[in-house]
Amino acid sequence: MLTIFSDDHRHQDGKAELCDGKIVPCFEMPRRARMILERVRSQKLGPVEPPQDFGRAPIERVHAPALVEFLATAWDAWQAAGFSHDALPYTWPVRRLRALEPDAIEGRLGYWCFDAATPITAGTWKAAYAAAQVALTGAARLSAGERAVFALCRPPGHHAASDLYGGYCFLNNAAIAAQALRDAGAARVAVLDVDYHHGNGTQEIFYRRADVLFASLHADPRQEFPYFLGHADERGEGPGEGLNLNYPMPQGTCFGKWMEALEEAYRRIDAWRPDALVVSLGVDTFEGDPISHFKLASADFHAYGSRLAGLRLPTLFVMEGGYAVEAIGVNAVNVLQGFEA
Ligand code: SP5
Ligand code: ZN
Repeated sequence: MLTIFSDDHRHQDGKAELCDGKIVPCFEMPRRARMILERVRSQKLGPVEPPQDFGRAPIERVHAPALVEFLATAWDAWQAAGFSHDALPYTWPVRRLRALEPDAIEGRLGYWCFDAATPITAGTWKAAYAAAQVALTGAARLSAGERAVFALCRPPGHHAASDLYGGYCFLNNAAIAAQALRDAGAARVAVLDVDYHHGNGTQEIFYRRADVLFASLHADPRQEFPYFLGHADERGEGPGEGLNLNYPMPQGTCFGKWMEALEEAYRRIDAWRPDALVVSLGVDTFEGDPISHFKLASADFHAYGSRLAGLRLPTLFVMEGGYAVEAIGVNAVNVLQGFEA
């Protein structure tokens, strides 16, 4: 399988996030991508190629230009305000406050970002932009006839909505790629999100759309981040009604139960007859993940990867979460090798 990778991911190297009331080192770190790339190479998965540059236009097909501009300039504004450490918000326009963008960068962070765990640093824009180009290059290669491509994106993307970032995500790489596949001629694109966390950003972007189906297997938002989206009764709206499929599961879920949900999502995707599949590939469902609570073993990733090949669709794998850094390469590449087996 072809892998697309940009070394520019290393420019997103945040120091700290707010977690359970404490400032802790970022779980989402450059070493994650290095470990995956190392495994791609040692397993001889296939060629590794750099991204092409498609510019900002395909990003703005799914994101508000004002969010994109904020991400591109936030660090400069933060510096101009006299700060040199990571930029995190600490207050938000939640209910009964007014969602009007203020002038001060400290407030603008809360306007655009929904958590206190997604630091903007000097290199954030460079890294997030590169990750989007990695996804776009993967989509282009798929449109050109490739059977499957691995977009080794970092930072991840599925929590980023049209006009909000958060959850370690700035630009929604999978959504940008799905839209690019549509724009290159695929009439229907399915996005299957297997990250431990609900893909709230991808859901929001395609919620009212008849041309993109979104299916997500994740920890129940009653118990887990992102807490405020991902329930089973969110089924899409208007032209998108019935094309948003959420499979929330309790903490502690084992592979057997998880696979039952995957089979259900598989049947729905198969019956819808899409032209292409985008897999938001988070491997934080691993039993050893430090911030997650599903119980998949490394071999299980190979098993479900192999099942996904049964859909017989051109498939773009887009890397999302996974924080057990020592195992992240094995788990991610197991899915890809299972797919090719
Ligand atoms: C892309 C992705 O996987 N983003 C995940 C963002 C999760 N951020 C919140 C993590 C909160 C962890 N709290 C539990 C820590 C263990 N006590
Ligand atoms: Zn996740």
